[in-house]
Amino acid sequence: MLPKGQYDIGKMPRFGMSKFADRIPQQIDAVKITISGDVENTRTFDTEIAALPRTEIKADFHCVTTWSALDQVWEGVLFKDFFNQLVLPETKPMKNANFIVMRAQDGYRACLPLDDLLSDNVMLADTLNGEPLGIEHGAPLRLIAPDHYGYKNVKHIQKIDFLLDNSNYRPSGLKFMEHPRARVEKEERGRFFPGWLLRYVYRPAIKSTISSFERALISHKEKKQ
Ligand SMILES: Nc1nc2c(c(=O)[nH]1)N[C@H]1C(S)=C(S)[C@@H](COP(=O)(O)O)O[C@H]1N2
Ligand SMILES: [Mo]
Repeated sequence: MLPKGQYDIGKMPRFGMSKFADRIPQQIDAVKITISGDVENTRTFDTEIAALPRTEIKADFHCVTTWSALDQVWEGVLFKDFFNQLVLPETKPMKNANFIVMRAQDGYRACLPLDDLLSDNVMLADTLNGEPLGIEHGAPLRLIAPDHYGYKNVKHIQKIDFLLDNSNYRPSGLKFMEHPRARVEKEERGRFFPGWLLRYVYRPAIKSTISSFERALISHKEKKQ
């Protein structure tokens, strides 16, 4: 069953905040994630990530603007395996560095508490429905946190900061747009306004957002030829 306020859009579109539509990532083949912030050692991981145990999950994807794409199959590594096997031993985050900021190649960013990321269904994914991730859906690696709205599911991840506090963090959009947790079940679409109200704020923008993201990708592909 669909969560409150969501509708089934069918195929997953390329989507996001409009200002990121034409910021196409450059590094789409090789996975590279730098861990920094309040850690003992800053470190970049690449091939180590591919050596972690692989998992598959099937989950519905819910964008805060009210579209959902059902039964998407993602493959990759669990975030908690990445954390426990690489991040924890190699970078040694401070004990209370629980505020995690994920930063992407296009400048997009989102944050989640560490506990939310350590859940059994949160992963760093590199395939969608049996195909390697393309530019549309987050190449080379993206976060999948199905219990959280799409905007926490950062695509093209290049850096993850472990922070003791969030005082220097600036969200990608306006302040009201990023709820600290953004759980779909609780309809935590944003801050300051109730979730149900934001449905009506966001819904009218879906169509034009999808076309601006589509157009940006088409023109990128044309330029490359
Ligand atoms: N790097 C990056 N990640 C991002 C975004 C973005 O613009 N840039 N948009 C977010 C939003 S709002 C949504 S709904 C999903 C969309 O994922 P999709 O393009 O694979 O459908 O990506 C999220 N992650
Ligand atoms: Mo979204």
